[in-house]
Amino acid sequence: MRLPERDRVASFDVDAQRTFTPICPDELPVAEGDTIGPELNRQAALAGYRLGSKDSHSPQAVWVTENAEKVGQPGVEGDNVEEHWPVHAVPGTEGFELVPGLPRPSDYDFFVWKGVELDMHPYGACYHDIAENMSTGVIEWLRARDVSHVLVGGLATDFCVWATARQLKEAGFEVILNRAASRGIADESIAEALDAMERAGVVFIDSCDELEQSA
Ligand code: VGL
Repeated sequence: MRLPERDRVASFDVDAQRTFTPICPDELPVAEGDTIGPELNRQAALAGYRLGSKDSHSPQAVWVTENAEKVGQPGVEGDNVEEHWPVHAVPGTEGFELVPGLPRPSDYDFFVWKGVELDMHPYGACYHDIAENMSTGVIEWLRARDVSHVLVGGLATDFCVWATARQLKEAGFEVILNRAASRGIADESIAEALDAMERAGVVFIDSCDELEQSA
């Protein structure tokens, strides 16, 4: 597919953190999650702007569970928490760090830290809350620069990547999910997320090999 000129294109590294890789087996490891750095860098090289996000969670968050049976299950009171999860993405720990090969957050053009409050656990990077009322500023930032297309990758395809792609699409951007730059937690939820993304009008590419740029 052909992209518009570079300054109308942004790339988004969604939660590309070690917590979602086999580097952190006790957190939320996603198979091969640690391998996506080079492809995220490739897509960023095609874009005028690079955005990123990180989950930034306290070990005291209300959704934390040590019970494996509760992981991914609903049951926490409150509008901003949908499911239970093990402790993950704690600032100051290795799991908080970006996957190998990525720049530092300070070297991105825009960066979001989300899920800082104990009772807030958003998935998409465009809103701090599940109800999607409290913007993180991503959408406004992209609109102010007249960006039309967003290349998306990161972790995990079936949760935060899917939610971010949907939010961007609903905000009116053309959204391209780069499959080589993303990995998901479980086959079934990946298939569901890909289906839902397709229905929402998100375009898939297998890798940057499928992209050409005009000008
Ligand atoms: C995520 C589960 C829990 C993700 C975050 O980034 O996809 N998944 N928290």
